[in-house]
Amino acid sequence: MGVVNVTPDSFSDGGVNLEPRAAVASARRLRAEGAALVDVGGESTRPGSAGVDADEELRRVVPVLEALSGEMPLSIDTSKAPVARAALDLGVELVNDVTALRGDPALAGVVAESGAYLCLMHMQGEPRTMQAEPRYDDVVSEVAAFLEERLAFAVESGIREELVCLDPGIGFGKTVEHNFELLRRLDELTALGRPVVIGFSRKSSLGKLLGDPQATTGSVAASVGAAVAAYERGATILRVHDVQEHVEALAAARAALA
Ligand code: HH2
Repeated sequence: MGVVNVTPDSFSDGGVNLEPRAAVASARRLRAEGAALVDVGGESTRPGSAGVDADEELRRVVPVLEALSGEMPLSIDTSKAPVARAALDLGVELVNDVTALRGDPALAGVVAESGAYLCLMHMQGEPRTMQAEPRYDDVVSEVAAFLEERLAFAVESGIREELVCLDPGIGFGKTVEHNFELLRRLDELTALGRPVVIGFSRKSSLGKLLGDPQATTGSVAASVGAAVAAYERGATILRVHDVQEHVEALAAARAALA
């Protein structure tokens, strides 16, 4: 899954794709580099971000989705029902909700009605404050229990279980140690029986791991390392900004592991 953030303030590519033409070109490049799916987002969820309203999010993503509609498989990174509805009307196949259907009570109905795929992600707290002091007794069992509960909620809301994938939410209310513990014990998440999504790409935990306690991003090489480890432990969808590097590394990992 390639990432295109149509935002001025995303943590690693903020401003790069704010102009629709630039965002469309980025999506086409990621697709050509081997992305199976391109995730388009109009709101940053980086630590400390305040969020935007639905009108602004629509203004950012609709021109991009209109241009790409029918050209490649797309997902929409949103928690808002009106944004999801507009995206689905334009042929988007997957709704990627970082709030796991807790943000907008109307979103579950929109997804159920459309028959689209859905990604449910774990987050402790909310973007404005989530990195203040994340705490867990056991991060992996708490994330697994949360995802299991949100999956049950989605199914109760009329979304078919086979359309749902699950994501532990790397960096969303988690320390460096929490994020790597989730990768080390990924089997406890794949045991939930749904495809697991991992988005470690460029995240600050990678920069911190490599010795910069103030890092706000991580390198491409460290991102690829984390993605290959996640793949080996059973992740099926890797959400990444640098598609070509990941595709090449994963091709080699797959050949070696097959
Ligand atoms: N990470 C980000 C945004 N959406 N969705 C899923 N399912 N998993 C993730 O790990 C995930 C996500 C944050 O990354 P990015 O979109 O690059 O930054 P920003 O939120 O600042 O736009």
